Amino acid sequence: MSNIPSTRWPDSTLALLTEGYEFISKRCQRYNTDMFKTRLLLQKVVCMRGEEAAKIFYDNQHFKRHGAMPQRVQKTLLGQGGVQGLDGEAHRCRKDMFMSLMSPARIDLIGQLTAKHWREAQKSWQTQEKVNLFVEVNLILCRAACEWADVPLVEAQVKPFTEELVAMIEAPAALGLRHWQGRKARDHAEERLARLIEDIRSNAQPTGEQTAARTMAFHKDVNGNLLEPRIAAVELLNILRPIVAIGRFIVFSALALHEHPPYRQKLQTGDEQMLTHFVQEVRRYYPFFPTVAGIVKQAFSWQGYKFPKGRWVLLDLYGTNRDPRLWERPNEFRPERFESRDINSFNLIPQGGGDYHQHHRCAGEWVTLEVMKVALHALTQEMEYTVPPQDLSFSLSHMPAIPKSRFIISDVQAKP
Ligand code: HEM
Ligand code: MYR
Repeated sequence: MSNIPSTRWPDSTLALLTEGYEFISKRCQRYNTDMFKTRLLLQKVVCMRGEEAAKIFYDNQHFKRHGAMPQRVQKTLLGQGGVQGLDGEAHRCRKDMFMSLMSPARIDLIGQLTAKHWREAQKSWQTQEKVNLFVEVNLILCRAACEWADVPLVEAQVKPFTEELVAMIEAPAALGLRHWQGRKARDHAEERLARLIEDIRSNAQPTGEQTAARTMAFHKDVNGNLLEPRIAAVELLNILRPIVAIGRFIVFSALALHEHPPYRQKLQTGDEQMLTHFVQEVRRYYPFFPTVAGIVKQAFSWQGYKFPKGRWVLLDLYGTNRDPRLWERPNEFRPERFESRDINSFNLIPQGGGDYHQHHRCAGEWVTLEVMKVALHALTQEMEYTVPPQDLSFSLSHMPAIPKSRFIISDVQAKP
C-alpha cells in the first residue's frame, strides 16, 4: 500500500488561485498520476481526475457530500440545507423532487419560453448600436426561468433579480467585493423567496401544477414534513440561478461560432445531429464548473492508495473533459468528435457524473442542453449580426470563466 503522491509545497491555495481550472491537471501531468494530495484553504485534500477517478468518486459507499463544499461556496453559490449537501435517503427523496420537474413536456416548455423571450429581446437589439450578449441573455434566461418556475417577476424586478442570480454565480471563488456581493444577493433572494413559499402555502399566491415553485412549497422530506421556507427558497434558487448560468455556455457557443465560422453554415442548414454535437463540444471544451467535492465516509484503498476517513476529495471536471486518454486532441474544438465517440456517465462530466437519481449529477442537464439548442437556433437561423473588435480572451484563473468583453455584437437584424 503506498501513499498518494504529494505536492512539493504543503499548501497550494495560492497556486489554485493563479492556475484556476488547470491546477489539478497540471499536477497530475507533472507527477504522472491521476491523484495527488496537498492542502487547500489549510485543509488536507486529495485531488483526482479521469474516468476511473470519476467512477470511484460517485460511489456512494465511499464518499459523502455533507460539509464537503467550503463555506464560501455554500454562502454564495449553493446555499445551506439544499440538495447538494444531502446524503443517503434524504438526498434521494429531495433529488426525486428535482427530477420530477424534468419531464419531456417541462423541458420543451423551458425551450419555448427561452425562444419567446429571445424574440422579444431581439426586437430591441435591432434598434441598438451595440448589444452585450452576456448581459442580455442573462435577462432573457431570468425571465424564462421565473415564468417556468412560476415565480412572480414584475418588470422592475427583472434587472435587479438577474443581477442577484449572476452575483451568486460569480462569488464562490472570488475575493473581496465580488464575493461579498454574492453573499448579500443570496440573503436577499432567499428572504424574498421564503416569503413566496409561505404565500403559496396559504393560497395567497396561486401557482400552476408541476411548477417548481408549487413543487418546492408542498414537497415533503423523508420524515413527511414540509421543508422550512428558507430551505424551500434555497431549492427554488437551485432552479432559477443555474438556468441563468446557462448564459455562460451561450456566450461560449457564440464565441465558438465566431472562431469557427464553418459551423455557422452547418448549423444554418438545421442539421440536428450537428447541433447536438456542437452543444456537447461547447460543454466539454469551455471551462465552467471546475471541480466537485466529497468526503471519505470510511477508510478504503483504491489503486494501491489509502484514503483515510474524513479526507476531503476534489474531482476535476474540467481536467476530465480534457483528459488526453479520453479525448483525442482534447484542446481542439471539434464537435464532429462526437460522431464516433460514445459518451458515458463518467467521461463527459461538465455537470457532474453518475446517475441523476442515485448521485449528485446535475438535475438540470437536459434543461441546459435544450436552452443551449434554442439559443444556437436563434444565433444561426433567426438573426444576423457582426462581432466588432473586442477582447474575447478569457482567463483560466477566473472561475467561472467568461470572455473579458463578455460578447459584444452589433448590426443585429432579423434573418430574412
Ligand atoms: C448540480 C453544473 C445547470 C440544477 C450540479 C453539479 C454541477 C452542475 C457540476 C454538481 C454535480 C455533483 O455534485 O456531482 C451545472 C452547469 C450548468 C448547470 C455547468 C450550466 C449552466 C443547471 C440547471 C439546473 C441545475 C439549468 C436546473 C434547472 C442542479 C441541481 C444540482 C446540480 C438541483 C444538485 C444535484 C444534487 O446535488 O443531487 N450542476 N449545472 N443545474 N445542478 Fe447543475
Ligand atoms: C449553478 O448555478 O449551479 C451552475 C453553475 C455555476 C458554476 C460556478 C462555478 C464557480 C466556481 C466554484 C468553485 C467550486 C469549487 C469546489
